Order: sequence, then structure tokens, then C-alpha cells
Amino acid sequence: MQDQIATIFAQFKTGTQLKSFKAFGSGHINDTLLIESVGDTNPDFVIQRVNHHIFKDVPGLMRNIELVTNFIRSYLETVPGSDPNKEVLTLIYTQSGKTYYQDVDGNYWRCYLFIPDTNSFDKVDSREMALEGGRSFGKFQSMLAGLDPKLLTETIPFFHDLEKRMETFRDTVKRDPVQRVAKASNEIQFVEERAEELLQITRKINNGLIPLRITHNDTKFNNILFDANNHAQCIVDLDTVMPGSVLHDFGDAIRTGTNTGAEDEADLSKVAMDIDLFKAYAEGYLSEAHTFLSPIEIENLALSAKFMVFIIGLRFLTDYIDGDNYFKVHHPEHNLQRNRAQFQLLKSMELQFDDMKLAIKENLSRFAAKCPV
Ligand code: ADP
Ligand code: GN1
Ligand code: MG
Repeated sequence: MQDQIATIFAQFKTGTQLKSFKAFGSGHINDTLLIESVGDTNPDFVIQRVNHHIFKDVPGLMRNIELVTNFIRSYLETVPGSDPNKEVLTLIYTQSGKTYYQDVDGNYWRCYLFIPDTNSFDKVDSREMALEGGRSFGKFQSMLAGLDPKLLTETIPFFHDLEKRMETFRDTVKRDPVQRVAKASNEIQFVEERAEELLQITRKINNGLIPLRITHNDTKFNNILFDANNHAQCIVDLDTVMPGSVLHDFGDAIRTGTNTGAEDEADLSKVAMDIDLFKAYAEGYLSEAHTFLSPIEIENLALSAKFMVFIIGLRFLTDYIDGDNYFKVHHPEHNLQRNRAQFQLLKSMELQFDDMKLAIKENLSRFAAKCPV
């Protein structure tokens, strides 16, 4: 294994060699390895095997990442005191000048400079961290506002399209390929009771009422690297950066950054949305994003949190019924357990929905008041 990884690593122009490697991160799709290089002064690297069963056009995906990271880098170079090698991912090219290496088995590999002295968090436990997270995803969107969304390919078509996700779900339930429908009947009913309310977001996007911008589309909180002082430093996991709605980014960060339990928490009594973390995230996000958001986006921010919990919960449930073909699972019921935890979180949001809407309104009037007319 060490030899295989060393061979892959040697395809990239790093100026050094592999000393050791270890698996890294808790993602459900790609494989991430941290590469320690020889010598004390050489930087370390991250290599990732991109899941090409899920991302069908890896060259297009890598072109997106190259465009986006170069665009952010050029911006950061104009900001006094900023350090582009630490605040945006740095792609390492192959010996032949490509952004990825394809091995003999057809696997795609890429390499980034490792950003040292940072941490990422699966769970948020302070207001300050939620505030920082909101600021950094807001800033990420605002930095990319000057890049034309048409330049980017859609790395997964219909990724957050609830119409399509519902079609796939209903079809999978009908097929019941591994006889799991009976086990999930309560969850299936839960889906049907809520789909209509949440479909309004997808319909407004699809009919052009909600604008498309360049968005991240996988704003799990652990995709933010924090520095040693717990300041947000860099956004990672750029596979799904493509034209999308800011609502998906806001909602997914709330899904992962305000949950008092784990994404796959088995003890549902531990799962709830912490409204103080919601308020802090909204404050951080709106402090950056109030300058470019349109009224219809603002109006739907609170709903977007319910939307993202619902659609990710729905995808876990669909994958469970389908026989676990998409997300990596660590035991046979894992996708159902994830689904149940997400739907518990959604119930908690339903109980606090008025407070969520109020928090958006209050934060917005604060920032709008500071804004010269
Ligand atoms: P996954 O698809 O597995 O979520 P990520 O790109 O998010 O893959 O990487 C997994 C984790 O590895 C991240 O949450 C982050 O903690 C860490 N990470 C990724 N890239 C870097 C980097 N360039 N420097 C430092 N840490 C990184
Ligand atoms: C996957 O790769 P990872 O773990 O960051 C998924 C997201 C889900 C998330 C749920 C390409 O993200 O859409 O929100 O799991 N990524 C893809 O944890 O499907
Ligand atoms: Mg990630």
C-alpha cells in the first residue's frame, strides 16, 4: 500500500517524496490521505481519490476547482496581510502539468498543499465558532460573486433538486430492491407529509425566481479549516462548487453546525437544533452576505435550513432502501440511522421555526441599518 501511494504521490510536482501517510477526514464519498513528506522543511500534502462513480466528469470537476481556487487566490493577493497559501486550497499539478492523475485502474487522484496547524469540526460547541463559520461561507460566496457561473460545469446534475430527489425516492420505494421498505414505513410517511412545503424552494429556483450564483453546495461545517485561534481560515471540499442557490449553502451549514448531536446520532434524545448557534451563524453569514442577497433569498433562509435537513435525510433514506449504493456506510442500518437523526433534527426545527425567522429578520435589520443607502 505504501508503495502504491508513493507511486501516486510521485506523479505530482511536489519537489519531495513520501515519508508516511494516513487516512484523513470523515467524508462519505471520496478518500482523503494526509501525506507526510521527507525532511523537516518540506511541506506536507493531501491526496484524494475522487469518486468517479458519483462525479462522472472528473476533468470538468477539476477545471472548476482550478478556476475557483485561482480566482480566489487572485483576490486574496490584493488583500493586505492575507496569505493565499493558507486561505485557499493550492492545487499541485502533475509532472505533465495536469490537475489530476489517472492510475491504471481508472481512479482519479489529485493533490493539494496541506494547510498546517488547522482543525475542522464535525460538531460546533460555541457561538464564536458558529459566527466564524457563517462569516467564512458568506465571504466565500461574496468572493466568487465576480466569477461568471456559466464558466463552471455542473459536477452532479440536479444535486439539490427536490423534484428529482422525490422522483428517485418514490421510484426506489416502488422497486424496494432489498426489501427494506417495511422497516422504513414511518420515515416514508414522514417524507410524504412534508415534501410539498419544501418543494417550493426547488420550484422557485427552477422557474428563475431565486437566482443561481456560484455556491459551494456541500457546506458541512467540517469543510471549514479553523486556525489555532479558532478563526475560520480556509474552505475545503470544492467538488460541488458550481452554479446553485445560496439557500442550499446556508441550509446545509445550519444542518451540520447547529445540531446538538452527531449527523448519525443513534440516541435521538441528543438531537436538536441549538437556536443560539443558529442565531450566531445567521449573524456571521449576514454580516458578509447582506450586501448581495436579494429579498427572495433572505425570505427563504430559515426555510432553507429545514429544506437541507429534509433533502439530505431523504437521500440517506433513499440510499438505505436502495441497498447502500451511494454513501459509505459503517454498518448495515447506518443510512437509516442517519435518516432518523436528520428527521429528528427537522422536527426540532419545526418547533423553533418562528424563532429562526425572527433571528434572520433581526440580524438583517442590524446590518441594513449600518449600510449607507
Ligand atoms: P471529504 O470528501 O472526505 O469530506 P475533504 O476535502 O473535506 O474530503 O477533506 C477531509 C478533511 O481533510 C477536511 O475536513 C479537512 O479537515 C482536511 N483537509 C482537506 N484538505 C486539507 C488541506 N489542504 N489542508 C489541511 N487539511 C485538509
Ligand atoms: C456527502 O463527501 P461529504 O461527506 O462531504 C455528500 C453531501 C451530503 C453529505 C452528508 C457529493 O458529503 O451532499 O450532504 O455527504 N456529498 C455528495 O453528510 O453527495
Ligand atoms: Mg469534507
